[in-house]
Amino acid sequence: TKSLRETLQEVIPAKQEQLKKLKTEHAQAVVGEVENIIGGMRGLKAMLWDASVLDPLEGIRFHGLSIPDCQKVLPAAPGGKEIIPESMLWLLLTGQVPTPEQTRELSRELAEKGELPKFIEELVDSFPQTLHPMTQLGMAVAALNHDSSFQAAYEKGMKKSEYWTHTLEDCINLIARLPALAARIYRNVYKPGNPLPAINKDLDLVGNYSNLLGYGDNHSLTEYLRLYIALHGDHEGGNASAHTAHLVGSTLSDPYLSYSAALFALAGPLHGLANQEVLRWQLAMQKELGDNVTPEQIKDYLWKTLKSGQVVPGYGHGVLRNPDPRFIALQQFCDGKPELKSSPIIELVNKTFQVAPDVLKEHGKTKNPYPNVDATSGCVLYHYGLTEFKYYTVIFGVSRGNVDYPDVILSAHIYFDCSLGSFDPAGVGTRYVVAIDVFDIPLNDVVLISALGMPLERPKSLSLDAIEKLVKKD
Ligand code: FAM
Repeated sequence: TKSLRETLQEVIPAKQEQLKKLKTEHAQAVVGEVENIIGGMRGLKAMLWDASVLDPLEGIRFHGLSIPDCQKVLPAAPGGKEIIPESMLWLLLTGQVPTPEQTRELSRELAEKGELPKFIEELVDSFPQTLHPMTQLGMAVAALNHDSSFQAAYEKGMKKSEYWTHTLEDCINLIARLPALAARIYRNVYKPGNPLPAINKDLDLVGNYSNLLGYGDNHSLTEYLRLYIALHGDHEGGNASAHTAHLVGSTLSDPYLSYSAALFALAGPLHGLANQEVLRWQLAMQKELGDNVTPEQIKDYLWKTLKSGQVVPGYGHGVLRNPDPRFIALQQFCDGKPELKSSPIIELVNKTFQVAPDVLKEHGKTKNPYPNVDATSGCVLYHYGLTEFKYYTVIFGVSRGNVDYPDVILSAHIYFDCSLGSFDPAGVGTRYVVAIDVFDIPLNDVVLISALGMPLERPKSLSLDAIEKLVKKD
């Protein structure tokens, strides 16, 4: 069976060829219009992202596979049924479904590389217990770049053709170390003094993570974490954390630094912190309304939240316009387990889902009145007894490293980026083209370029006055 590296070595030339063709044949193609410079860049097509596409109605597809497709074809852990991040990682990087043996081999490689360097253990142990777990994770991941293969090779003057192999090595080492790192943070903050077991070389990544967190005996939770982490890994390139890694990676900052930056984007309440916020909000609702709440009571509670000027956490999305299929997959996981289905907090999530879309529609602001994945993800963890909700975004963060981050870096270093091109103020909005012609790298060098690099991401910004001038011209 072929290893991940061997598979990538086969896949990359085809991607290079595809890119070369695109660049030579469609250098001037207009791919869209900039409609809304001051609207958070919604809908702006400005990045190359090969691994997944997010359809507003259907939700995410990973290399063309929907979540139910992935659940059918991607290998699970031995003794488990759920997708594991290793098989999702393989799919995202290569576009191919790995065999169970290939998945197992990758799990083994990750377990073998999973121990933390001593200085990282000491660094994490020196953090105050009160420092937010996400801050701890981001800081420690950045410090892991001490051992970056990419950085060391760059300093020695590596060829561009070698970028991706060093990038991949860093990504694998980083992913491998995430369970030990994230579990150490958990132990230090919430269970100080508890021993941390050694990494078990026969376990998959999340099997080890669950074990290190102290939940290894809970097969149901471990399976939930596998599904959760696999599903959260990639959600197109424009979301704040993925985009941050893409941007930082485009400067050839090494994978550790880029992923660390992404984690700090994920730490915001409108992004990854939302699952913590949802739980806080649902618990406050439970406390105020007690058990056996009626739809009417939930409706009133939702209005109270909205009228106080807050958002309803777990609802709305920058792209989606339907219930998030990741939310549905997690709900289905719960439906299949009687103890979860009858759990008070999961019941409350379900009851809220019955009422909230209509309330949000009536409120009339959000473009998407439906739940996103965070509407349930943290509440399920709470049911399982993992109640430390400030830690939830760390789990989300682990998933982002496991899956989409390597894609960010690989796409950053192997392929190219459709950077924002020349502005054409004559259009109704501002038109932009795939800026292949503005690459400062000669096209005859294209194999080298596409194998190796993309330009530094550097879109154009405009001042308020400049925007006014531009718009008034129209
Ligand atoms: N509750 C109340 N108002 C909402 C809302 C919600 N759940 N979602 C959006 N709105 C408001 C929004 O604040 C904005 O109001 P203003 O015009 O006063 O600024 C208006 O509706 C239009 O917003 P939009 O275009 O529908 O949404 P955006 O694309 O600007 O923002 C979200 C998308 C996700 C940031 C937004 O829906 C939100 O704040 N949701 C609650 C927080 C949340 O669940 N975040 C997690 C997102 C998740 F997918 C993730 O990243 N993990």
